[in-house]
Amino acid sequence: MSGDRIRVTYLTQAKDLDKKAEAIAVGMTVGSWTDLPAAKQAELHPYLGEAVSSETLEELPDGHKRGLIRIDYPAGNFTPDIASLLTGVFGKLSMDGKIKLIDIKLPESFVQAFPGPQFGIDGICQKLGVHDRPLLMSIFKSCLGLPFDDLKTQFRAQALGGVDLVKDDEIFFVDDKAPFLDRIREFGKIADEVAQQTGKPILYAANLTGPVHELNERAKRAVEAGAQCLLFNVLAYGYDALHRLAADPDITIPLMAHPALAGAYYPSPDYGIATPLLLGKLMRLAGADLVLFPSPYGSVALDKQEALQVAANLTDSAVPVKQAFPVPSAGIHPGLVPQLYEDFGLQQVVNAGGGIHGHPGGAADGGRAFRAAIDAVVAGQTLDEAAQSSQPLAAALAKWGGPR
Ligand code: 1AE
Repeated sequence: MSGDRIRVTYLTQAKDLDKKAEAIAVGMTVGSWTDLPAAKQAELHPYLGEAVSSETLEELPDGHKRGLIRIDYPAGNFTPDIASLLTGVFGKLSMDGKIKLIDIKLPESFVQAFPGPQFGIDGICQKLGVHDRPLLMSIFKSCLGLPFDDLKTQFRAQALGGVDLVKDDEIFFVDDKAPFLDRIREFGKIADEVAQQTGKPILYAANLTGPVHELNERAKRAVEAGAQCLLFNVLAYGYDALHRLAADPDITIPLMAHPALAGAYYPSPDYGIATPLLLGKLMRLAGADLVLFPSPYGSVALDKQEALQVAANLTDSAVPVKQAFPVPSAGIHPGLVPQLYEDFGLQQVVNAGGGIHGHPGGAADGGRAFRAAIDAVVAGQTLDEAAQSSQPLAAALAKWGGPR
């Protein structure tokens, strides 16, 4: 790692972007430079950041420039964890006027200290025995406060619809009526029963919650109870909590990252952290096997180029950790499947809550409608053609409309 550099790109505003980059490079590393005696400068030089370049994107009416600046930080300034990285390149700086963290390029020596996904796209496809189409996931819509029997009924209906994965709602923390380990055992039994009928395995992602110091222990108990996958609210707990789960040799199941809280970081053009880094690169590095993010078309839409870049960062084969599954989410219904396929290709998980449970025929038909839509796009058929032999798809298109 010695001598390696971490290149950080920021979007900011200044009269002189180069000077601003210089001030940040020094301020975020050794603190002051020109005032130091020569001997001190020599001693601190290995820790000093370096302004690399600036690129003006816009001249503003007040004489400032809006543009990108790039700074190299010595990799040795950081311990190999995302807490150190984010604090070191953006901690105090994030509060210092208009500045947005756009990207962090890490040297391979640094990346190697991270777990990355334990299973990744290939491992999950192998678990499910599906290699030739996008996967389909259903989200429990309402978990909180419901009797366990209602949840079992919901789970069975979702499973019967032919989905590959079912995930808890991310707000399911108070689970007094359907405790975490009981859900894992009981839904596991239902998944097995359905698999005997359909021949198709299903992964249930239970929401991993609790105090941060108990997470690994709870995850291990989940594995012992037969858990197939865990959902985790990464940003609420911190990337390092995910890192420690992914790096734990006893937690031998895929981890699914929910983007809850991401909207507190990314929507401003001038502040925060850009989504390709926030939900793409860092989630993968910390060990998420699947990552949910807002799709470009749904109810909480993300800019299309950003959503594509999130997916590109999750799957970039040049990065020396396994690929994570992109899960573009929110407001997805079967009529959007052709657009999802065109934009995100084969290696994605089509994910829907309302688009499954809101189907006029119920959740099982919701799953069937999506499966018919997915099979159609992979076979090069239109949804209208496929709807001729799939009543659930015809009903979904009548309710939500067809391709955009
Ligand atoms: C971006 C997160 C999406 C999510 O968590 C969720 O519950 C989506 O639900 P639907 O598909 O919009 O009903």
